[in-house]
Amino acid sequence: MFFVSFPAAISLWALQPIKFYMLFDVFQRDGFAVVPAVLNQSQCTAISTSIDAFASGSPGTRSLLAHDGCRALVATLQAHPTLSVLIPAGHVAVQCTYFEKSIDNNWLVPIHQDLSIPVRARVAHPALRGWSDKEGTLFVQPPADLLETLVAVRIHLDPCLETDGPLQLVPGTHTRGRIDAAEASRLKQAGPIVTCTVDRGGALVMRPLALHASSKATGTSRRRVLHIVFGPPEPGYGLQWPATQQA
Ligand SMILES: O=C(O)CCC(=O)C(=O)O
Repeated sequence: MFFVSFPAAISLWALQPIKFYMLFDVFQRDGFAVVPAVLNQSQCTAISTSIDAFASGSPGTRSLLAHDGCRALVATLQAHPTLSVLIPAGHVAVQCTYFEKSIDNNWLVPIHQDLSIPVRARVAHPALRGWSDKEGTLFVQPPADLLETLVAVRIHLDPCLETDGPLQLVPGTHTRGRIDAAEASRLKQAGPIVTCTVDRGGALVMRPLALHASSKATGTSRRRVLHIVFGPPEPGYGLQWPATQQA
């Protein structure tokens, strides 16, 4: 178990409602927003210690929702005063991926949208394509109308500076449906592209359809992130979320 609750944020919400609504507007407009101090230092340490026990040194794993600690974290995120404005009421957590990047465990990701969702079983529907199996979980690419409903929360367990391979996003691209590779590259070149540095315990909240990329780490720190995807309770198209989904 790696997590505890966050009651202090309630009073913050009561004091600063306008600020929270401005953040919602930014999220609607750009398709992403950085929310600082979602977790405190001791919460980050507890989660990091727990994750280090089973995932340290690997670049990432996609199947963390089955872990009790991850499920407790999801419940806390859903109750968080700012995040609960950005994650639609009733959405469920459908995937939790752990990313660990460092100079020794390094990668870059070219500009792309996240088009695949995890599902329980294969469904014969003409709108569904790109079936794949990753770490024993079935994935499919659904139409954009479903992808547009998803919200991903990336919790940073370490400070993520410019040198740590942060995510770079192209604002406003989450409303354009599926974007082909040539157009994605053109939009990245045209810019603007925003580099999202995040403090330890902060979160980058994003629409998976927002174009994003990341570069290799060049600094000396680790960049550990839990990337949790929330979706509507019923995905539609005859699909079901994996059994590990969490309300
Ligand atoms: O964490 C990263 O550097 C890249 C993650 C990413 O591109 C993704 O989640 O689609």
